[in-house]
Amino acid sequence: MKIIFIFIALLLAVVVLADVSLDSSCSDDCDDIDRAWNELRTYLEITPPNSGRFFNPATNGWVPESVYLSRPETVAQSPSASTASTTKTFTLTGKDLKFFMDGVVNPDLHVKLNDRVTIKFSSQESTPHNWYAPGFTARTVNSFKDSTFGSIPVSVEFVANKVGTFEYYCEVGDHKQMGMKGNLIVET
Ligand SMILES: [Cu+2]
Repeated sequence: MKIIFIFIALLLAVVVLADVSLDSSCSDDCDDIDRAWNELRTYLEITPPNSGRFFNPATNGWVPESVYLSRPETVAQSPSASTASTTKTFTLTGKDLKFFMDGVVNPDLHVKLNDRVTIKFSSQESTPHNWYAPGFTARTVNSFKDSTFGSIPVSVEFVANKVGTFEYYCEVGDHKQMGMKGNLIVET
């Protein structure tokens, strides 16, 4: 008797699950999915860098902190970001193996010594790109454009605590060699 009960319960479970997965109108489920995507967008846009995890579209899941510890999005340097004099924010996009800012290709980014620098970056195509300045070990994670939720914004913050001209480039593939690079110029 028990066996029959369990069998019926299992059968019901299968029917219910099949119904859910086959339900193409999915009004409630779609709301949940939309909400999740909106939360993801909000997370990516407003969460400070180096918050510990990163959404990996390739696996459709969150990459744990340990994976990205070797790829810091925030670079701790002295003076600390809180004592930095000025904040400079640059918004760049990536496309066709180039960086763009206000229509300028691979722009020079000018800052003053000890400015706190925020780089906001997004790829405008499905090809992933990132922004990396080895002189400050400052890098964003990869951004790419997805047909469902558009260009994923990424960012990095650091303090420009050295004077000089420092290269920045995209670390993906041979994009740097193909010309996806520019200069960050730190002046006194
Ligand atoms: Cu690239």
